[in-house]
Amino acid sequence: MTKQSYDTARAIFAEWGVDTEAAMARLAGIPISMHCWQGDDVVGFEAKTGASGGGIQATGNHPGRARTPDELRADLEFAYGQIPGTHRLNLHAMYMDTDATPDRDEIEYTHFATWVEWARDQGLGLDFNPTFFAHPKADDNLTLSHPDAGIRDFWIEHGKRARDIAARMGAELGSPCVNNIWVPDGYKDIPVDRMAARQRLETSLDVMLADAHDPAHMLDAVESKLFGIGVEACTVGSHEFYLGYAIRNQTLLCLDMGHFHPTENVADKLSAVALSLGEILLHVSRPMRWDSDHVILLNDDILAMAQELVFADLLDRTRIGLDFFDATISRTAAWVIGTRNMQKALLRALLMPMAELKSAETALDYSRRLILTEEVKDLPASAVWQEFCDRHSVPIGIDLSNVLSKYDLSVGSRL
Ligand code: RNT
Ligand code: ZN
Repeated sequence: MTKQSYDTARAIFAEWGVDTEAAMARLAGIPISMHCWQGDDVVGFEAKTGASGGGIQATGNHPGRARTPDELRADLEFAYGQIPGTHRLNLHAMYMDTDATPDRDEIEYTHFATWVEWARDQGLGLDFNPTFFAHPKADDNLTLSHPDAGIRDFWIEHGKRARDIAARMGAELGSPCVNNIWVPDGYKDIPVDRMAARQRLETSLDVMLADAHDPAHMLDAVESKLFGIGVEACTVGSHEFYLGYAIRNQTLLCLDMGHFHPTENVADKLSAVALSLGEILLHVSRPMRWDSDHVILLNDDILAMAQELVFADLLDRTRIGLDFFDATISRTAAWVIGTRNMQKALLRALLMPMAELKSAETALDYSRRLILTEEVKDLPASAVWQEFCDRHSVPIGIDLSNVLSKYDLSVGSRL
């Protein structure tokens, strides 16, 4: 893409009252929290092997899965190298990097210190997650809401330790670490005491979150879900449960795009929950018939989400995280494609003639609103994206495709 086409695009957007330079500058300041678990199919580095469990599942056997922290870091470095801007890494507790074999209720900062040193070198922020699945004590698909107090206490201890580790990560890196809590708790068939389960979950969360942490170092988030495989009848931590919990306890609420009924518009929820919440965490994902966590596309759902973030002025109080895991394709390509798609969607939103559109709506001129939204789709946003990639020295088009394929081939001999 030549310089000239960007200059033309810039002039065309200017006619619409849109400043492409301002849009690119804003986009450059939006970190995306890339999830480590796309790199190894949610297996982790604990002294165990096994499936993810808890109603989530990575399917496929494309070669190249990272098997060690070093391989995962090498893959991440490659992926970040193809993504414009400076971003974050979202780690799960199961990704500890240590020769020790701590159980979940024994994890400590030292088990993650190499990740922090690496993140510091790379200029990355870190986010964190306690891992409440893929463990014998989660085999009942009940953790913090388990009727057995011993099992609840085990998971409460895990959660407390995860918060301490996250706070230290945030302090070390000078950037608040979001510690996101998702538990798989639920029932395959219709429970008769939903209230008791929800009360147990609430009490466990209260105990787990009791210690105050400096928000400059760590921010708590809670993630709801509609259902998972094996927990079709009831999810204890439903949307209503966590919306209330987050408001009462002033935590972030995590909205995962795969965790609602397939016909619900998750973008529509942002402005609704933002009125009652301080900050929001997103898990941008792509459900297909269920919470299948496909790599995100530049599709209407993602564009709508990005547009809401921009139009509702929520960028400064929304942490954008990704959550997908496809094991049928190159793990690194999945990261690069998905993260760039999130950025492309944000750029398109930033390039919209927002004031013009809002004023048409306020004037009840829905014809004009529709004309504008449809005409805007023909504006040369791709020339601005290409310019953005060029300025950040990352490849596009065929060049990107070749770089991704070459790397994928280079890791193909991993067993
Ligand atoms: C599961 C949740 C959760 C996980 C990660 C691995 O349905 O979306 O966020 O995907 O914690
Ligand atoms: Zn999620």
